[in-house]
Amino acid sequence: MKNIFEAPFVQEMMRTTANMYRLGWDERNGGNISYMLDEKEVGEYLDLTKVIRTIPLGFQAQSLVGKIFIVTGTGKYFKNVEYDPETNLGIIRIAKDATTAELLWGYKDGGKFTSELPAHLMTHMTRLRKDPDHRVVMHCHPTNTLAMNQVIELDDRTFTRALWKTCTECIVVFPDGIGVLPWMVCGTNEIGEATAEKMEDYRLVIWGMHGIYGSGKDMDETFGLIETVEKAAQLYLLAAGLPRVNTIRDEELVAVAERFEVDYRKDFINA
Ligand code: 2HA
Ligand code: ZN
Repeated sequence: MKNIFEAPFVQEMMRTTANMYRLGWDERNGGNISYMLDEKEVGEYLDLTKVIRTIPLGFQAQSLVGKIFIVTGTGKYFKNVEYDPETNLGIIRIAKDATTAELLWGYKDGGKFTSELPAHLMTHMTRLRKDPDHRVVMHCHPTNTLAMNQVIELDDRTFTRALWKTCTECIVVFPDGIGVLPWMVCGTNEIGEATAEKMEDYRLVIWGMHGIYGSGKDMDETFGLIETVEKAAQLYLLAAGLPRVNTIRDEELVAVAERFEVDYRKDFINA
């Protein structure tokens, strides 16, 4: 067996959580990541017949039966993951009953997965239907994106357009736009279902006055989506309240989207 601490997927979780912590997106126990792994690859590091313990999911994850995920732990701090991955992360497999997680590694102190697992797994189910290469769901509390929540209508079209117009690359990076949920109680199946429903149309979803969800085919893509939104939100806030002289016009949004051949939300463009 190879050393699990050297596994690329464990290393990637360590690097990413540390990076996000230092960007100020994951104060205290804020944020969570889940990453669907390849069974064959995990099998090089762990005996897949050995289940440490089982943990109830609290919902049905039928289409994910047998799938393996590395997931940040509940109550755990992103800043600590790189120093003690085996306590702060866990590797789980969705059991045959679709309502139980089998712990294969981690949560060494008796802990369990993030309280936001419903939103993560429901998002994985939705995104995998849209894109078989989908792998990563990431949640965090980026500062400028959250500040922007306080000064703009919480609506998909309004929020997307405001971001698109801050800098030229936005419509190229997230041509599908950004979904926005109203304020809701977090950690519930209800917010999980609402998130997954938005993920039918978007790879990015704002939780009003709470944070953001990103999904993608790998850690870089998912991180890059959130990073681009956060940069755009910072630009939006830096210019907010100042006299407006320039903006990116709608025909310019269309021109850049067409130049990069991205499938953008046509209904988010003003005719
Ligand atoms: O896990 O961010 O939404 C901590 C959170 C809850
Ligand atoms: Zn959160």
